[in-house]
Amino acid sequence: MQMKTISWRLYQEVRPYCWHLAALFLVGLLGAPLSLLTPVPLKIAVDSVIGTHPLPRYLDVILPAAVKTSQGALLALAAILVVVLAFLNQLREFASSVLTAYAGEQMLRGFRAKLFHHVHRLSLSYLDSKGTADSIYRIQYDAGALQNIFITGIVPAVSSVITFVSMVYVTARINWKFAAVGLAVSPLVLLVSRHYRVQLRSQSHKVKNIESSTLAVVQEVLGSTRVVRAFGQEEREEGRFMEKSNEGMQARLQQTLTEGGYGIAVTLLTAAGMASVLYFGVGDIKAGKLSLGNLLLVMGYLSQLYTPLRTIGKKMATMQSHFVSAERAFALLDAAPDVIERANPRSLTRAMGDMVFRAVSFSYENKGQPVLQDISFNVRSGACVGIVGATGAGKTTLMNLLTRFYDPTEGEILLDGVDLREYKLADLRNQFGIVLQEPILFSTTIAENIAYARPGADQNRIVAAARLANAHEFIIRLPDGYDTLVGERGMRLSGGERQRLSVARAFLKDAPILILDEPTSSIDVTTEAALLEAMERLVRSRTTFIITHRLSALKHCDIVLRIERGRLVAIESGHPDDIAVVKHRL
Ligand code: DGT
Ligand code: MG
Repeated sequence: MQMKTISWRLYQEVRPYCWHLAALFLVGLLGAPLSLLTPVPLKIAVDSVIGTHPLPRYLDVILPAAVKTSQGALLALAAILVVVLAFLNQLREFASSVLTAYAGEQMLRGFRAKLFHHVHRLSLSYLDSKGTADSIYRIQYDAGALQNIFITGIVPAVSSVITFVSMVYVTARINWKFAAVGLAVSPLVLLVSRHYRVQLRSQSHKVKNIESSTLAVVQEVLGSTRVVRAFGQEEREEGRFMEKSNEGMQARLQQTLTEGGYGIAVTLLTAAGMASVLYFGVGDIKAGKLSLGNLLLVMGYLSQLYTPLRTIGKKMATMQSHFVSAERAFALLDAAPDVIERANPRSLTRAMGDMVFRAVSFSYENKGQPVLQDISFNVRSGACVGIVGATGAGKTTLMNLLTRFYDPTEGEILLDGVDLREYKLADLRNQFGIVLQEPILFSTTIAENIAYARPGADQNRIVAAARLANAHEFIIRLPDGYDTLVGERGMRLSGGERQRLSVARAFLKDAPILILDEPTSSIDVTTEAALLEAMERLVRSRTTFIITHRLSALKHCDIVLRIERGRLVAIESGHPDDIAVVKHRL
């Protein structure tokens, strides 16, 4: 991404917070006069109380005569000033840190929320190919870039520029020649920082990529602890983790070295500026063109002048890493969802449930191996459709197209005579009650898991759904009943229990179309029979797709689609006793 584009987009992101930044900036500016005033009480004490010098002109004007003439009053004034200035300084710092925290947290929250919102719209293929850990890293860590760039970067840098300009002005008033010598160094500093910037950026890119892939290892291993332990592969996984960590360490060390090199270059340049002023200054003193006091003053100012320059330089180095983060966050925002909603989508309250597949083909990867080829069939509203076929045939994929997790590569799918792509996405997905092949639960109570699609559903409906799914009996035997916590991803339940809860969840949704992807694969035959029996009533009133390997489940189906290697090879009668092909062989 071009630096210009990143800057423009950062500006767009930060615009809502411009008042926060302005306040922060003002508080920052107050620091300069306060630190200029800090030595003033000491000066009054030394020059005007102990010594006999007149007061500085600005104090002479504002103080009443009674204070000016009494040494005791002046000393008291100096003492009070020490306390007041210290208090004001601390107050400013307090205001600044509160504002920094407040504005920073607001920005972070806003930007994170935006990224998180976008992730929900991203295509599943993006998440499949990039891995979830990468997105986690971008949302959790890279999102901080906005705050870092503006609050710890640009605001202080702008303050530094202002300090720099005023220092140049003060120096030039004392001796313009030395101001020019001092300034001559600045373009060189900028040139050096340009050179390092490119290097620092590519290193930051590398560091971030390694860090997010380290996170991916941790996430994957923690998510599959059981497999790792069962196969005794802890050491290998540790090795994999250490390898990534080492790579990360090396990349970060490299980055530190580059930053250090940059610091040395900037310091050498500014020191050269000071040295030349010293060199020519002494010559001028000898020639009687300059007083010693003035040379000391200019040297003092020059060192102060270079402080903001160094600050800006240093900021530029750390800024590169933040810019890379910003770029990564923007890249996530730019990842286009490939399931896109039309500009003026149709809304849909409750579908009838007529489904038509017309010459549908699909492959997961762009121009990749086709997973489904030329699939056509009709399902009338209320029918129960069984889907059978060998593992890997494409049954789950077929259902993924129905809910628009993916769009067909060719052909179209109609719901109630209208292409799925015409509907509002949220409305369309609201038409399906789904039991996924791998039941997924959230780490909350059983009741909340069942009511996932209908938060706030009343207890009676939850219990009714659980009864239908044949889950009620095992739930009430648990110590906390419906309030039992299921653990992360439902790990405290058995496979069959998880499956029945996800069936109950689909039933509670009360959607016109049900998709059940092997809903009974982890359930024993008796429990399955009871479940199927209960389901029959429910299934009658809605279009149902049921993927299963069990003949007992197919008995309830009106038609059975047989898929082989991505092709629809037969539409059969649902009753396996007479596997007559009721329609045409394809
Ligand atoms: P099952 O559940 O084992 O009985 O098999 P099916 O029929 O549900 O198979 P399905 O649709 O999950 O997979 C069909 C093919 O597509 C198989 O060769 C694997 C491939 N495939 C499935 N999911 C993905 C995916 O997310 N990305 C890619 N690239 N390929 C996938
Ligand atoms: Mg499957």
